[in-house]
Amino acid sequence: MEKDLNELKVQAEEKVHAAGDEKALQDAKVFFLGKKGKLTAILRSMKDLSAAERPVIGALANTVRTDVEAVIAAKAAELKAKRLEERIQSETVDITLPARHQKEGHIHPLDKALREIMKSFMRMGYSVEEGPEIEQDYYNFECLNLPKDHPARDMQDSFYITPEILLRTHTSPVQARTLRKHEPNSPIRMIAPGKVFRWDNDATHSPVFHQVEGLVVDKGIKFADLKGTLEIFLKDLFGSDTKIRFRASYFPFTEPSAEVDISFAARTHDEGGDPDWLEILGCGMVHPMVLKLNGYDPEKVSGFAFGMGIERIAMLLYGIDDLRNFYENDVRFLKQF
Ligand code: 2NL
Repeated sequence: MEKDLNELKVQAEEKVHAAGDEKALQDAKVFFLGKKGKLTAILRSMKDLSAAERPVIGALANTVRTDVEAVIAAKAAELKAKRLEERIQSETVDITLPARHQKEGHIHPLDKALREIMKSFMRMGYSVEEGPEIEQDYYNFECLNLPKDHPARDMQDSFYITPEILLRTHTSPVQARTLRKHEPNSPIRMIAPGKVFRWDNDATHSPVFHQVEGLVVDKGIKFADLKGTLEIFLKDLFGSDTKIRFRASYFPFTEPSAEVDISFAARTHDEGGDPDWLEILGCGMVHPMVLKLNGYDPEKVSGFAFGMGIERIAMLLYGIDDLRNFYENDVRFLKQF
């Protein structure tokens, strides 16, 4: 029996060494050490041994089992290392390759300018309101003191969908809607940014462009409040050394009305007009009729309003000279912002 055990050990070790993969190793383990394996068979015949032989053979059997198990464990570790090495070889990474460039998104210059505008007004406690781009004639014109026969309503200037529905030509209808949402005569301090649409398309006009309008209504609002507010805003936007000038003007929804020009300390001269001044926005005291048409009492409250084109502001802020740059989505242009 001692011979049987020693032979088993030699055979098992040979088989284990010869195993080329984990499956072959597992088969060898079952064959020699399994419940129905060779070692178990030998141990079964121990009952025929004498009492003196039994502990000697038993001890040898245990040693053989331990030795074979150790050889199997060593082989398993070897196979595992081999498999890992094969993977490393087959899945090599060329660390000398240049990294793949991650393309970066950018804020569109119009949105960047709008964010600057909103930041200034939000700092002064204004809310930002939105409304529909497809608007009723009533909100776009009628309730802003622009009756049906008014020249500013010329059909050529607007995209009508039906005689009563059009693409809004300014964001003023958002202000009218906001007035109507509020308790009559309650204070309002809002801006309305968004897309607007006009029947116009050339080097300096796009049929779709962007506006921000603002509205403040409360008891005792004066022209001085308008002037101070716009001064803070324009200095926020263009720098504290910006000079501001008001020129009398006309809008059907404000009275009196004015246009505001700015002047930078160091500015290059632009096309025609007074080289030192640039028109930047329109404004005025809300026409009593507009307050009335939207549920407010002009005897109790007053207000100011203003409007500006975002394209024009973005062109000035970022030195862009052609309006079409905004709409072509040329990445070489957009990635500069
Ligand atoms: C401009 C001038 C302006 C307004 C817009 C307005 C709105 C309401 C009442 C009164 Cl609800 N006024 N908006 C007032 C004056 C000027 O815009 O040049 N925009 C590009």
